[in-house]
Amino acid sequence: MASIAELLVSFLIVSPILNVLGSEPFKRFEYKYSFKPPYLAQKDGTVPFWEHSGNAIASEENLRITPSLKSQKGRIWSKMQTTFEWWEIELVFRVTGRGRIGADGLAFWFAETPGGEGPVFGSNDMWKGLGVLFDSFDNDNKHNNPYIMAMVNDGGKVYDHQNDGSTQQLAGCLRDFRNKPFPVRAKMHYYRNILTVMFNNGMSNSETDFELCMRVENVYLPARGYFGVSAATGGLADDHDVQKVLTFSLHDDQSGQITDTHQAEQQKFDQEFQRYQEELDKKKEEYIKEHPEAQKEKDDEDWFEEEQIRELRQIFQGQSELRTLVQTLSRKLDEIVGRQETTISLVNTISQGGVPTHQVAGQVPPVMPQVAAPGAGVLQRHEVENILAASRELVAATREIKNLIVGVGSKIDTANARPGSYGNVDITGSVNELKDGINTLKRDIGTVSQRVHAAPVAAGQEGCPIVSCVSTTVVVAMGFVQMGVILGYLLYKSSKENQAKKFY
Ligand SMILES: [Ca+2]
Ligand SMILES: [Ca+2]
Repeated sequence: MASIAELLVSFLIVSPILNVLGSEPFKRFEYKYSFKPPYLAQKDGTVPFWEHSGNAIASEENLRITPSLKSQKGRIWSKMQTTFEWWEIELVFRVTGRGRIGADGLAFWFAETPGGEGPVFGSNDMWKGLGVLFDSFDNDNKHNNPYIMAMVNDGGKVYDHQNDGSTQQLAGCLRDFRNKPFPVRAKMHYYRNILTVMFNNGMSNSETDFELCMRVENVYLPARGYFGVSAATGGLADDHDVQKVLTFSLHDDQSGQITDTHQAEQQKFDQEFQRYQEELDKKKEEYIKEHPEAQKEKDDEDWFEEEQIRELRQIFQGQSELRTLVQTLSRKLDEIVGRQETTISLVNTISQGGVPTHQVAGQVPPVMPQVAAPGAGVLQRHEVENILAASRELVAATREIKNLIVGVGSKIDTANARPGSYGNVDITGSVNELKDGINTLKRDIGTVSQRVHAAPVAAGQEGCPIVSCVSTTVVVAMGFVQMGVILGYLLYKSSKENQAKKFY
């Protein structure tokens, strides 16, 4: 019964469609000649208003006319004879098989009498009426299958299987209907003796996405008949599943009586629906008043959402995730750019003669050649040590000389302080000479000292063999000798004068 309710709802939804072209008919959904999921089949496996036989199996979701097993035949026929002359039927089905090619095919029928088991796609031959055949297998080997063709039989023709009915067809079109992502749709439109077959090849799930397969004029079918769908497998086998058969009766726009009746019915159902809706809302409010704790349960209704809202939400979530990903990528890109710039500036510094990173660690090497580089005039380490030692000796000797001079100075002062001394002028002159000598000596020492200190720096260029050409020791020794002679002379002269004074 549920399926009947479903069909009733569909009946209410489908309203007459008035095309802008005046010649287009009014459509009315005919639930007694239709079936569709959910609740396609009832619990006992029957399809309301239809009767299936052979290998056909009906479930809630579809009608499997043949399973993909060898030599299967199945069919389904409407129980009631049509009550309308013109009609449109939409057939939604799938033909699926594991093989690259399948067999045999599926057929839609409109015949004067319901068909039985037979050789034409699971149904009997020599039918009286229309067959639209979806022929999977290429019997005549012309590489023109899967193929869709229409054939009208007056009850006297035997279907020419060997040639795929090519000589008997009204018209046809080459369309692949096997193994498509979505169910394929065929719309057979018969109005005023014009048969049109539209086809959707199952690459989209749109209900309006049809293309023309054929249009044939002057087609004369029985005024009343039955609709049927059948299928068969052979050596090769496909699943032949019908999901929907939607039948509309087509009416001239003059048939106002039908339209009026239909509108009156719809109005009546609308009012009834409105009344039920108000009642339901009232009951809901009362229930919430009586069960405040049920408010939470009411919130649970959020668990359910409309299909469109869910789709929008999923799109939004997907885009949010994409945005987050793009932001993360952008941040990482910035980091990479920053590092790259740092690297480029370093490279530039190096290429412009800056301190290369590998030389920073080796800052010592530029100094080393001045000390240790082997060259003709460069001082060796032991030579520098010698110079330093000599320098120290020189300083020590200078101190001794200074002490001596201080001693001599004090003696001279003592001598000058004695009365009757007449040799003051000479002594002063001698002392002046001595001072000059000492100054000269100091200058010499200073020069030597400068050379000694300058040697390590300027050694490389001058190649001055300080050690070899200046003998500090000799200079010092000469100084001593000179001073010794002068002092000796002064002492001798002083003692002579004292002796001479005693004789006076
Ligand atoms: Ca064939
Ligand atoms: Ca063929």
